[in-house]
Amino acid sequence: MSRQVYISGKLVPAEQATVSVFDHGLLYGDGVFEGLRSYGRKVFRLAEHVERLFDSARAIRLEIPLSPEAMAKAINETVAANGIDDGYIRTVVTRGAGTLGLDPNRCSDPQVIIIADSIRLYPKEFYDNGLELITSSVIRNHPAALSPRIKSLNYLNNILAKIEGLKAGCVEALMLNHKGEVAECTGDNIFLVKHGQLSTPPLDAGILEGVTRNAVLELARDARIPTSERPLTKHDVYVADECFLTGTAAEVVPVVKVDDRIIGSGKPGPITKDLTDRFHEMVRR
Ligand code: PXG
Repeated sequence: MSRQVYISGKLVPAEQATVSVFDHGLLYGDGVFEGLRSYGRKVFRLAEHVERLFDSARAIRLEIPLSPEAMAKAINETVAANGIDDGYIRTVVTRGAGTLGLDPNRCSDPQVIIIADSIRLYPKEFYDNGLELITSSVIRNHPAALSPRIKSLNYLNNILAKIEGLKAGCVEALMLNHKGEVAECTGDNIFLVKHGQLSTPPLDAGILEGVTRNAVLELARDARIPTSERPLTKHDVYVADECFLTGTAAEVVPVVKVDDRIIGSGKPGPITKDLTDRFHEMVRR
């Protein structure tokens, strides 16, 4: 069965799912997206992802030509049409085809695209033994330039940070904000554990409000682990007892080394393991 992609209001074979070379999503990165997961055919936190997509669109003054309910339904239908059990879903909304000029008013027809695919997970070893990170020289977007809360089609600073990480042999890289505080990684949020307390940067540190981040904060509160959203520095990372990342693709993944410094015991810690188990249980609920 060929893959079915949702575009222009219907499911079509992937080869027929094409966009114009004049689409401002391509020409200028003018658009927004979401990455979602399905577990056993059920999309995890669908309403939250749809809300973030609509918030991102609103923030760039892009009107999505579907209601949030219709978007959620289209996502579910795309997952079902592709027979995906545990999968990865990408929704993209572009400004649509326009002219060779910035003016978004010349774009007539925003494109809504939904792709459901199988998921390529990190190797098991990363979960068992933990990841190594470097701090990237590329900072997160300045909030006054483009709010990092918007999941826009322009991910260039994150891509540059990712390249820096990969060159150093790290699959993720830590990004600081314009104040030099810890923000997040290129596609994952960051958490630290110190003296049994869980902390993660606040939204105004210039981060994406991760759906997985919110789920893990809820799980920690359920587990009566004290949590705080507060500004963190590289120093806090280096002296943490535990560190882990959260993201739709990565789920919860331990970090054991940052900038060649061993974090905590150098092995995934007990709170990280506990929250990982709780997360696995939550997604199948
Ligand atoms: N921060 C950033 C900058 C992200 O893009 C997250 C945090 C985690 O958020 P969620 O809602 O997923 O818990 C993201 C999202 C990929 C990929 O292919 C991952 C993301 C975005 C785009 C691509 O790994 N992560």
